[in-house]
Amino acid sequence: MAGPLQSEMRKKLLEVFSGAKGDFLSGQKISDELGCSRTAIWKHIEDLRKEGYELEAVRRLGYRIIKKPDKISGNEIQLGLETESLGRYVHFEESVTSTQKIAHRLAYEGTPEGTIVVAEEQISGRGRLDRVWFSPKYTGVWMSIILRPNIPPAQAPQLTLLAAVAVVQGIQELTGLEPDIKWPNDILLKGKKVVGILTELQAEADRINSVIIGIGINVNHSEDQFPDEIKSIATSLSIELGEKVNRAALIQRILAKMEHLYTSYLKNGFGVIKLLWESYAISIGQQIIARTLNGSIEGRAKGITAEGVLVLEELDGTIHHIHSADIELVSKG
Ligand code: BT5
Repeated sequence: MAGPLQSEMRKKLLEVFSGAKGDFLSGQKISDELGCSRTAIWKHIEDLRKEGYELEAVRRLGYRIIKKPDKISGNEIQLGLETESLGRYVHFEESVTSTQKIAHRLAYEGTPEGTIVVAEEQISGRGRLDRVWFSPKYTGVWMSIILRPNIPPAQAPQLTLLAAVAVVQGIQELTGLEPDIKWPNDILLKGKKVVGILTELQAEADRINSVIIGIGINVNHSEDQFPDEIKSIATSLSIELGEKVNRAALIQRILAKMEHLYTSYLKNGFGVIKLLWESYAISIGQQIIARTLNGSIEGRAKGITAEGVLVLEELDGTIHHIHSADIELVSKG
């Protein structure tokens, strides 16, 4: 594993290449910019090749990057990141049980707000109520974000909705696709699930220590990469778009949107987020069945409250406030 000095060097090297915009960089120029020997540069270049970068080396001209890997790494995420706090510290691993589990540990150990945990693969990725979240290698974004907002624990569900808005906006900006949100945490494309969000807390009775927002996005899966049990309900960005999507760029967009919304939320409250969320939500105004741990209720989704709670009206006018449920849209006609 690269030590902090090496990874700092690697980051600088990628920055220098990024500044060259595809042109050749001489070994001399690189070693001047980085302040290290040409032998050390050569070693870093070899490491980049091992990470999947394709580099062309031409005598007298130097090096240039021809192709970046279809992989994500801390460097890929941080290079060109426009945020001040979100993603400034990236904990990246190739394979993990669940990014949530690592994020919980880091949060407990006092990692700064904005720390993110990203992995190429999750062996036991999870959804709500310990359901399985299918997270195969090199295809998706499996990420947990650690926040430390000074809000009462009861308001934490608002952050799930905030995250959903950020993900929708990030996807829209990068791909032009227009996803819908299904309360509370599903993001759909043409009715199929493309993103799931899981928000967990470390809190005392009246104080949040940290909120851990897990975001799972199916990005470059082909149809046959989904297991049978979710084939008919799941999709990926590339299936809907017809081309692959750069996952590091997607993470960057989402973090930028999220930081913007989160700053506004801490300053001005949930109002703006609520309006944005409602503008992307499909379930509002529709006939739905809400399956809760205490049974099912059918009615019309009237909207969400200022706290992000779903308001459901039964046929006889009875109003229910739903804090947690799975929602099924009842098709009309
Ligand atoms: C969710 O739960 O949708 C939240 C998923 C959160 C995943 C992220 S990935 C990073 C972080 N680390 C983790 O371990 N988790 C978070 P829920 O609403 O309970 O939906 C779970 C259901 O979605 C499953 O029971 C399946 O039916 C379906 N499902 C599982 N994997 C899927 C996938 N990749 N795409 C679409 N649907 C899936």
